[in-house]
Amino acid sequence: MFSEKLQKAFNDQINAELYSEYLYLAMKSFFEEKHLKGIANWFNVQVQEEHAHALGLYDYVHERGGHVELAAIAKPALEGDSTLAVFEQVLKHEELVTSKINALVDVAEGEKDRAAVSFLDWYVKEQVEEESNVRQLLGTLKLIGDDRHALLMLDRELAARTYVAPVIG
Ligand code: OFO
Repeated sequence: MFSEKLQKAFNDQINAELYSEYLYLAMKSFFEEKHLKGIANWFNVQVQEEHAHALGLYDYVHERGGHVELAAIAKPALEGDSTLAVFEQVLKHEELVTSKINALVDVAEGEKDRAAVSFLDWYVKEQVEEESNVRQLLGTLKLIGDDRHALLMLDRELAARTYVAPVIG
């Protein structure tokens, strides 16, 4: 039995993942317009990953016989105007998503829904990886500072990132 309370929490998380997709799409556009195609590609992979995260939850709600209720996705807002500022916002955002995933696990535990807790374990681990990747990039960007040549080298490196569909659950 998939409780109403847990179903609502899953639906809220679907919206949070779709917002992440939308936010990263806005960030991709920021870098496209700055002609940093490699960084834009990095965000394009993020967009696809967030879409997969949302669909993983969406499919799970159906698998449990629940109801998916889609809500409006908020307008994404970029908080800074530099590469470093954008990645600082990404880290802050991923930390927020981690806290949302943890809160969702708390609801599943409160409802004693072991299957849902077990399913969400994938998302808990994924957040560790998401935060770690962004911290690594932030460290590199801090080393780069105002060195435009080094930034172009990073841009070339990030152009090679490819999307690999995750196996969720
Ligand atoms: Fe869905 O992991 Fe980022 O937000």
